[in-house]
Amino acid sequence: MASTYKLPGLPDRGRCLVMGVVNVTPDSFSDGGAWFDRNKAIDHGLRMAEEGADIIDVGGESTRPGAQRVSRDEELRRVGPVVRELARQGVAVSVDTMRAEVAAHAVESGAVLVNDVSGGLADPAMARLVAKTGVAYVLMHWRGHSHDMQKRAVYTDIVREVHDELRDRMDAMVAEGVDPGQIVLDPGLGFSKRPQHGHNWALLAHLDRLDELGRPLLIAGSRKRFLGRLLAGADGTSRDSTACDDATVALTTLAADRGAWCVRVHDVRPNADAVRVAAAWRTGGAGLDAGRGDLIGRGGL
Ligand code: PMM
Repeated sequence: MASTYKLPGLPDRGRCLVMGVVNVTPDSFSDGGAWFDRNKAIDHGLRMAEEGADIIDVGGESTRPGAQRVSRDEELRRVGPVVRELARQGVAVSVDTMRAEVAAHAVESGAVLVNDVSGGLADPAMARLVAKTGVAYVLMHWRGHSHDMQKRAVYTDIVREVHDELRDRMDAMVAEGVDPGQIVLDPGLGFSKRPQHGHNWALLAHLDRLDELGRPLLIAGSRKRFLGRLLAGADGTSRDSTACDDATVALTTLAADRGAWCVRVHDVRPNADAVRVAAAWRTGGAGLDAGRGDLIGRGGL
């Protein structure tokens, strides 16, 4: 699998990129409420960039299983100032939104990536916005809104079905004018995927099938329930999400080794280390810039 792709506005560092998460929400699954305050969210984004994040993903709507939607105005109020300030300070910002209007506002404020967990299904205006702006776009596998998404986690062959549904969504976006070169694909770990059925692991074990779609892959397993389930205690109680950071680093290392384009994580520093180790191992150290762990000559935009 190829980990290096050139996407508009995004760096190519010759290794798996690291996306740090800022959830400007009171109730996200993994870091609920910690960065709801705007100034704290900005500081957190800047700190993650210093720790080695290549992209900072700013979201204002929780997608935890069972979550209800927030209004467009509230979402804009949450993410707008954080996106603007991080972009102003030179950070490559991604906006995690299903709404074309929020994405448009973020792109105008300097965001270089639209991360749409609905893969364009939640808002019919999204494809046109992505086509018009030419912005890079994460198209995630999605079967419905969080309030009832787990009911839709019914598969006979999950790898084939996720592959085919991603391909169909990509075709639909391209039919609306999106350039395939703008698109990043994401299997949507945890979204209509059941930890107890091994859905997430089946997808991770077959990333090569998704790679056949010919687009970069984003892997976002950080602190998710399937890790907590894997690491359940002797009494069967799942491990708490924030105690899954070591497992997340293991996931990052393997994803980077398998050629993932980017990993989306909450605890940046150890994951930034892991992608550098994976790149050094893969290349046998050839062409590595010892100062940053990036391939020489690939550092910029
Ligand atoms: N997961 C969450 C939020 N945004 N974006 C992408 N592209 N892929 C994901 O799997 C994804 C996402 C939910 O996780 P969080 O509440 O821990 O941020």
